[in-house]
Amino acid sequence: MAKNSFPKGFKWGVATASYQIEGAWNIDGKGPSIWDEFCHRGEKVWNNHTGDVACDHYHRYKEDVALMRSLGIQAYRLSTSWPRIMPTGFGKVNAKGLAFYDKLVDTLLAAGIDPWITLFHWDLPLELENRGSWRNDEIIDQFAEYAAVVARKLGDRVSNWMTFNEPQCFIGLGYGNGGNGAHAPGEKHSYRDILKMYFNFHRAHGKGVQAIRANAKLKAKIGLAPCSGANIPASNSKADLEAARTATFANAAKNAFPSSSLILDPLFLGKYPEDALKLYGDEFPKFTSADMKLISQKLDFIGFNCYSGATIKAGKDGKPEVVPQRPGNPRGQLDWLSIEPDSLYWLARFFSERYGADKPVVITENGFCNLDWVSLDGKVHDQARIDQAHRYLKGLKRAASEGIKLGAYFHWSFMDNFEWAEGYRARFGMVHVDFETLKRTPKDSAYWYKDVIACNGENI
Ligand code: GCO
Repeated sequence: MAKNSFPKGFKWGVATASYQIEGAWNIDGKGPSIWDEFCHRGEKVWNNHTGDVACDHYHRYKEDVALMRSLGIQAYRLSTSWPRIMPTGFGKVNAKGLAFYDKLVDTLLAAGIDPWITLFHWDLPLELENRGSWRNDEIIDQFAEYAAVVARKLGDRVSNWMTFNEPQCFIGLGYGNGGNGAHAPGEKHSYRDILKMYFNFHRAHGKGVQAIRANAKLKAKIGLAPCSGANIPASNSKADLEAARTATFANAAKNAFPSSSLILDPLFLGKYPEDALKLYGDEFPKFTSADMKLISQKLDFIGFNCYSGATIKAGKDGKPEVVPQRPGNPRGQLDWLSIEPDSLYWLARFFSERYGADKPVVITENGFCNLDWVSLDGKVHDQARIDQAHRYLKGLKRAASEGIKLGAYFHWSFMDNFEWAEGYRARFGMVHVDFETLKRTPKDSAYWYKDVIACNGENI
């Protein structure tokens, strides 16, 4: 490998999720999800937007895949909708729902695009919610049943799998928050409940991994897509570096949106972090060594979604302290998205060190939301997105040059879509979508990305 290059075989992709793009919320036998119910409840989502139609990808997938192909996209991270495939979450399989993903995968492969499938990107079947969702142990087998159905159908052509997207969000924002601006189902539970839900997510993940391996014909490569902000050392000093590492993995205070170690240590290292067990005491669910064995199925890559970060310095006694952002720091349309270009470098480095330098790091999401519109010349000039991606990819390239193993980068998102509680107001796509006509217009960033892909990032 040439020094300072992305590795040969590195995959350049884009990502989406079922509820955010598909629409077709109640046709061809699909069951309702918690997001259908949450949006229809009203007042929960910005301007009462819903995913009923979204980008109508369900009907326009051929056009969308053709567009991806014309942009040189090599890999596409999509999610399958559990209630489209199993309307109540278990038992009956909806053949028409499964057929949609079957055709989608064939269309992608015919276009030379590698499908990467996420089994759960938040659209939980409503029936499972009514049965207690992640608080009910039955969900473990139900998720494994669903994973088996999908792997049996698509596993002869799909080799890259992610069990879950951002557990911190669907549990923390869905059940630990309540109120507007939260995620479906918009509830607020005790820490005891929340920890139980993480424990059941962990076990569902483990059984899901087993189900994929047992049912896929191709050799399955499996991971997941947790989210994390990066902690970026304020200087080159050893103390700041240690403080940033600590900030990434420490469980210092109770939080429904916990640190990466509580999410990932059980999966990759087979144990819960000591500081979390101490912090929560008897609120923590009882677990056995058999549970830990199930939870820590071998994984093939280290995935993460990362958009932003904080600068950390060593404070008193080396304790991590957040350095306030400089005034006027560049940011996206949503407040949480401040531009911190070194984020991918530091998170890749800290995760790779902790979870196995032998496993490739996969950026399952990174991207930017902007106020993009179609200009008078008919084009979409999203210079800010190009600059964001360019800067972040420089950080990723640095990781490659230091020998950190890298597998793929997925830009979030292929096209503008339903941004959860923010509705359609936040545009994350490299392709602009007019939500009245559903017309797609590739933005300048899409053409820029095409050039990046064509030279495997040599222009970064
Ligand atoms: C998430 C999800 C995506 C979002 C994206 C922008 O991270 O919340 O994986 O569905 O749309 O991250 O917020």
